[in-house]
Amino acid sequence: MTRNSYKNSMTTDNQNTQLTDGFHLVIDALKANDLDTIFGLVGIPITDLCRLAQAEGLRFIGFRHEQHAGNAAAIAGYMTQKPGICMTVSAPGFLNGLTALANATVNCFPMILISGSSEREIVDLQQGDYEEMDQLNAAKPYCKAAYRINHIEDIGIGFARAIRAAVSGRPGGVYLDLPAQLLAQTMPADEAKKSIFKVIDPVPRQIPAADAVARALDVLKGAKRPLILLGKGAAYAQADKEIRDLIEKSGIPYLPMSMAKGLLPDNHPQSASAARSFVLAEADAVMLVGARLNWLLAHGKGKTWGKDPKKFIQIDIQANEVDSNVQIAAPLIGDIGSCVSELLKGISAVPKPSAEWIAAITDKKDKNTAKMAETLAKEANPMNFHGALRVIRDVIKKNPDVNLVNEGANTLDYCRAIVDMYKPRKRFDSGTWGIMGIGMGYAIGAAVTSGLPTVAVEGDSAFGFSGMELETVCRYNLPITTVVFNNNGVYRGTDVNPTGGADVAPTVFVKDARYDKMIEAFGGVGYYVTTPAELEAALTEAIAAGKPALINAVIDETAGTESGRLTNLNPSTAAAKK
Ligand code: ADP
Ligand code: TZD
Repeated sequence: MTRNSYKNSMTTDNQNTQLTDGFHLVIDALKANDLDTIFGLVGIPITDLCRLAQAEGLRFIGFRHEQHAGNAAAIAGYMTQKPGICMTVSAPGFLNGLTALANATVNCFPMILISGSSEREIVDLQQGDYEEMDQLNAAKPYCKAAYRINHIEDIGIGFARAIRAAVSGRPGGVYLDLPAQLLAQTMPADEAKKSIFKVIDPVPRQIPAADAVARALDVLKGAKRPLILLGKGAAYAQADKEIRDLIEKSGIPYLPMSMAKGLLPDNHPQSASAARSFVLAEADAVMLVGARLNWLLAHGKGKTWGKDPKKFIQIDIQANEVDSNVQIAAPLIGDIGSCVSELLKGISAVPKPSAEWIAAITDKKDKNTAKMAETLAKEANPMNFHGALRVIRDVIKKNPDVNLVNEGANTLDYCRAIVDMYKPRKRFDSGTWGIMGIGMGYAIGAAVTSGLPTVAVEGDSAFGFSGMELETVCRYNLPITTVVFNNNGVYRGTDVNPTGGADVAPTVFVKDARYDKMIEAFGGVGYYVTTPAELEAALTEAIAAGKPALINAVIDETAGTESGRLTNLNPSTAAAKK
């Protein structure tokens, strides 16, 4: 039988054969692969598909904007190693989801953006269809792979390709285009059943070569001041025990990147976080585990990395990541679990780091920790970032299972530095792009995926990007507490319009906005707090209640600095400022 000839043959040859359709097969393909949750937003042509998903026992979480549905899917993918699923309508819905797909790809999170699309014949001739857009080609530059399924009998294979592309090798975002007509196509149910299957071994182990392992061990053997740098790839890999063993058996100090915090508890004695600048500058051999030498690590060169040349070992699944910025002495290509397991076999032959190196780090850590403790102990009035984060740190310590979402500028930088994490894959933040707008999407994705209390610590500007999803949080009665650090603007609230005109300065918001009232509109609990003690009480109560809550934490509007720690990335010129 030729492609897509089923429909005709069914009506002529055999009126009684049981038919199924594209709607059902899409859901069957998801179910066959244990993909049980869809984050999405309904409309033509996917409304019935979403209804059917729910009727068939999948969870459908409906959002107010597709970007946040996409972000929820992305973080679900990061937490589970299964592609998070986002479903949208065509053209604008697709484009709204595309930001999240691109962000997932940049961060190496596996997700599949599934969008309905309009009539191919009309789109391709640009004849002006409803929501006309060549979505497949629009998606291609921004994701790892993009596919369109044109024929009902290809749904099983199409999903298999999308799933495998999302999770194998370096994980990333996949676009899957489902033309409206595909959903309505029919075929015999018994034939259809055979076309749907569970992908076998979607995340195959990738074992590193023995000579590459030996080379990496040799670099460690020759090192006097070794350092291990854990990135979010290491957290993603779910090789928690192997990584902990490697660190503890080798005795090598380590630094977690922000989303790798908690892979080992932040109060682990070998954590060098409190001496970050010192160890980056002074180490002579650095082993990168699932971390790229991008802007977040000053591209592996310059002042951050000190005067003397370093030897890098890089563990990554993506071979062409190696040498991206500086020469890597020992590339170790494979999945992190396998690479670390192989290293462990030879680790006893690696001498322990010198007592001098450890003592120098301890000394630096003690000094920096004491300085930070002094800053945190100050009772500033009005409340500043440090006062607020001191109590958030304490509450998270008492509730180590809480998922922590974090975005903003100062809010991000200070929270990352002050709030310790104790368990892996609990911290979700602005990530590789330093993007604003992940807040509510990540919080919803994390809460739905884990069923655990989730706290989103948000700058007031950052919160604004996804604030309407508070309704989603309330609709699904999710255990999410959003803490808005309200300092009246982007970075801070004090800028003035130099012309004296009626418009406020570009960074300034409405003063004393009552974000707590927003959640009350949807039936959630709002708190208005102005002191650390009030914040601590509200956060403790909200986490224990496990219900939607928003804490409007009023922060000194003079406290923030421009762009947080990234002030130096703002372009400046030699010409005099106006
Ligand atoms: P961070 O921002 O925390 O420094 P990055 O996102 O820059 O981390 O780096 C993550 C790296 O981890 C990517 O280069 C990616 O290819 C790699 N990676 C992701 N998953 C795995 C895995 N299972 N095994 C090996 N490498 C992985
Ligand atoms: N738009 C997007 C999508 N991402 C961005 N990173 C920005 C704009 C620029 N930007 C930052 O880099 S941080 C930030 C913006 C708008 C907000 C900072 O203000 P905040 O946090 O209120 O969220 P703080 O703690 O007051 O600094």
